[in-house]
Amino acid sequence: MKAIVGIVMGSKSDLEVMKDAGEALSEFGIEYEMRVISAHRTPEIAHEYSSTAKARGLKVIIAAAGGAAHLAGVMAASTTLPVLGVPIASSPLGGFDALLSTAQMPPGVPVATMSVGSWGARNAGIFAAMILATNDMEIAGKLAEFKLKQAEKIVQHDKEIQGS
Ligand code: RP5
Repeated sequence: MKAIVGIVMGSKSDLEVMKDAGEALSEFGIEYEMRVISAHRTPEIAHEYSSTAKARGLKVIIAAAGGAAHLAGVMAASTTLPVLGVPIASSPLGGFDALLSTAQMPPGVPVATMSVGSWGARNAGIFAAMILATNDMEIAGKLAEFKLKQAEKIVQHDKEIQGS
């Protein structure tokens, strides 16, 4: 099946974290592709990827980078697809730099910025599913089931703590 979500990351060193985005998408049966593309090191490829993404059938782009993280913003610059940014904690500043670089986009070029690191990677996968679910009943059903199971787990833990 054809990928409908593109996961791009600035370096192969981001892959360990970004696997979590792919796993989340797989849980909802969503096909995705993964690429290493750098806003700074391969800017032409970044532009090419983003500007052709919609025509190639992608519906959401997840972009992850660390440090002075411009990848999500560069993706958003050349597409009308929703771009979800995942700041990676790869620099001595622990991801705070990437968080601000990804989140603080100027008006007109939004990037939906997730949490730093693996939390954000997983949430990006789930958020992409939520976007796709607005037009896909099957994904919507899987999301509803996911939310229910998550709630049941908390209720169960609450009971365990209370010793009942
Ligand atoms: C960013 O610089 C990448 O997204 C990565 O998080 C960080 C370090 O990259 P490498 O030097 O490991 O390739 O562009």
